[in-house]
Amino acid sequence: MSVEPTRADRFSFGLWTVGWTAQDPFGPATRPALDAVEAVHRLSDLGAYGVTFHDDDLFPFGSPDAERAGHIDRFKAALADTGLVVPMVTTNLFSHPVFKDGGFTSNDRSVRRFALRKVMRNLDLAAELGASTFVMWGGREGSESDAAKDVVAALERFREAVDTLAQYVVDQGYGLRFALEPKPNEPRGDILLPTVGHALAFISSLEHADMVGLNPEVGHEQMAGLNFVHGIAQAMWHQKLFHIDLNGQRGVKYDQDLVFGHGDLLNAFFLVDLLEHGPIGGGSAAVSSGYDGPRHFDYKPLRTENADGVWVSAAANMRTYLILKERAAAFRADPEVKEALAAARVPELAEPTLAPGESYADLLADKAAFEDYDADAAGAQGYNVVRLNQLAIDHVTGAR
Ligand code: ASC
Ligand code: MN
Ligand code: MN
Ligand code: MN
Repeated sequence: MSVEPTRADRFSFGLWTVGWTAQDPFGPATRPALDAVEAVHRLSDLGAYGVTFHDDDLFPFGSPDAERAGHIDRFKAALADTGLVVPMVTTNLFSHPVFKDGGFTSNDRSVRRFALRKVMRNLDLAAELGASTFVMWGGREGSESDAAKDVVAALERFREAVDTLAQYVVDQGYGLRFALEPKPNEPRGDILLPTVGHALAFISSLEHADMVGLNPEVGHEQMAGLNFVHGIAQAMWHQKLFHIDLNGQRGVKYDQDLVFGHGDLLNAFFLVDLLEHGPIGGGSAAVSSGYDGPRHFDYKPLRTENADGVWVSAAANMRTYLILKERAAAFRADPEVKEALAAARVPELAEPTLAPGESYADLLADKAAFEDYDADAAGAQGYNVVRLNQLAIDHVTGAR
């Protein structure tokens, strides 16, 4: 298997990733601005198939219509030149000071109305560019003080916003679905819909719940100390994995946005395995196959890197993914792994606990299940997990 990216791998990047000039709270930019047209050409040359953007990445906030149109036209020409597509678009409701208390959930109603209008305008552009997914990351939807935000009212307003935007998409006949992106904190002290689980519960309350899924980001779950593979598996089980943001994070700290695999490598390996091959034990019928959407990188080139280093880091994301994909295929094909999976009883979990047609009354009548069950013997058995995990490490490190 080749680790040279091709269009068929469906790798995509946000303009804001390779275009990050590396200003942080402690210092100014260390790199010059990157033109969107150059970004499109460089990404295409590296083997990506898609590019994504926030409205403000493509044309400065508040651009007059003619200037906005000029930026869009140049971008479209670059897409036509390279054949790159725009699978996803998103809207910036977090940079301008108007959004400092939130977009959809600002305490100021006029800000909320402005935020909806800004998104609607960008939904039009997303549809025009042929995107199928519209991501909403609510970076400023949150608070630092529990006195200053009525969280119940904020969730009502969040729901009102998503319902209104979904209705707009339906009425316009756009082929767009929404993907909410959870994050626990940063830039707000606490952000609403902080994890995959919170967002899934929120989606179930929506009027157009079928049109709304998730865009989980590796580092955002890991910032909360959570297992990203578990979060993705649950999103898949709910059929809500509409999009994904791949990057790296080393533990519970600020949002590092490292290159994919440059954080928790073993979790990245099992993530690629899940995306490419589906659940390891076979899963349930509802989630028998993997994920077929874009492999989207939302990372930040390190502040230490210069312009050349940006492209080295972009290539590194794709290379890491393809190496892990190759390693995961080898892991799955290894007869010893198959044997170790069986010894760990992993496939057995896909078997329903009740037999076909069996009722709880039948279970109550089954003495072998309880009265005659040897719990001590079952409690004494080993599940052979370490051997299996070591086989994974052997494959990840190339020792097998
Ligand atoms: C997004 C997205 C994020 C944020 C962040 C902005 O659209 O997916 O995680 O914006 O990258 O810097
Ligand atoms: Mn991030
Ligand atoms: Mn993201
Ligand atoms: Mn991000």
